[in-house]
Amino acid sequence: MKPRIETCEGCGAKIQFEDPRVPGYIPKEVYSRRLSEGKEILCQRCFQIKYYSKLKHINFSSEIFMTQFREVVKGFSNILWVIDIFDFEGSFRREFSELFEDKNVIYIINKIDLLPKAITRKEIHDWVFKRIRSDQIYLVSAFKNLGIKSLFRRLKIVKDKILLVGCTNVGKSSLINRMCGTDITVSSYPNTTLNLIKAKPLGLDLDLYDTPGISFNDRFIDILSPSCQKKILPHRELSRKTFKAVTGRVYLLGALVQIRVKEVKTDKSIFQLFAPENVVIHDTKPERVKDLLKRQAGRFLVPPCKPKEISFDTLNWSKKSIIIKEGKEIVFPGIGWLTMKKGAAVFEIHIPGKLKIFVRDALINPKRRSKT
Ligand SMILES: Nc1nc2c(ncn2[C@@H]2O[C@H](COP(=O)(O)OP(=O)(O)OP(=O)(O)O)[C@@H](O)[C@H]2O)c(=O)[nH]1
Ligand SMILES: [Mg+2]
Repeated sequence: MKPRIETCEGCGAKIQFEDPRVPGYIPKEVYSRRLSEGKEILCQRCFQIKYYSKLKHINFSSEIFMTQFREVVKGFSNILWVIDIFDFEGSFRREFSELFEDKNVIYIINKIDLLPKAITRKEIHDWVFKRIRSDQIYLVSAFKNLGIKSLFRRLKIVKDKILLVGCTNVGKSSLINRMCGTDITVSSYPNTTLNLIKAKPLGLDLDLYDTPGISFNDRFIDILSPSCQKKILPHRELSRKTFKAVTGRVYLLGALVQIRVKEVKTDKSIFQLFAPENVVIHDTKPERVKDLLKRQAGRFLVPPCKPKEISFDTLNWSKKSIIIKEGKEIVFPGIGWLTMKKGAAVFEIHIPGKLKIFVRDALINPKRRSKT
């Protein structure tokens, strides 16, 4: 028999027996039975995610997380900030930096397994360091158990409790499970964790607290349904396609990004598109785009994942021309990026209006590698 458990061991929600639509619901008889059998206590939602990979809809407001989060942060002086290397701009947020100004912040760059094997840790570190000027940057993969040992070495000298924070789906709970041997619910759906969960890293005398992920609603994935977000979240090394820039040609990332080559600046201009395995990269002629999007959005062209998942007419499409030179890239946060490998070109980018794109130094840059 387990002692009484007040919160779901998977997501941290307060256990309740009344309302299946509210976080923490578990039928009373199931709760009592599992307690007496000494089994883990999971709310119905976590149970379905964990054993059936299905998301049960419940009512909660993610805005509340941010309000509660501000309060929780005040009680901690040590922060482990988890950032997703695949979605750096979407997960390294100014909103967080401002909150952590007076804290000891350790930066965890997670999911490095998604990058091509040829890129070295030093290269990734140098790239990140240009953006986060800190001597506390740790590159890890919670998935592949990379970089965890050196993180442990750093945490050994922390004597106080630590709050683990970050956007939704960056891998906070996966990291805690890896470090603490816990079984917190992990999933590719956003907002899996719903409350603070305390855990102890193996062999260390301190408490680590998992938190619900924060979402700022300006990433490409934020306009997709939770099941589509789950589908396009990368789990394997990013796929990459190489193209010779040809004026007039159009390249699509699913049905959400249209990239039109407006002008090729040098004789041989080559670019690459990087995206998760389930995001479709497709090139076509300009006259075919309209018809393709109409017939194939949510079918062949993923994301979205279903034809009627998004109402395309209400997306308020914006058009932007950008010149990209060798060694630079355009990032579509959470969906992929375009790297100029050779030469330069002007691209006209069509995206849903409320979403942001960024131009940055290329993360995966063969030229940089050959110099070192
Ligand atoms: N490729 C890869 N995937 C990872 C890694 N860490 C976590 N994931 C995946 O990312 C997804 C989200 O992981 P979680 O640990 O639930 O993320 P979270 O930050 O706790 O998410 P919320 O609780 O929703 O805020 C899952 O599909 C994980 O398998 C990693 O190192 N590499
Ligand atoms: Mg979580």
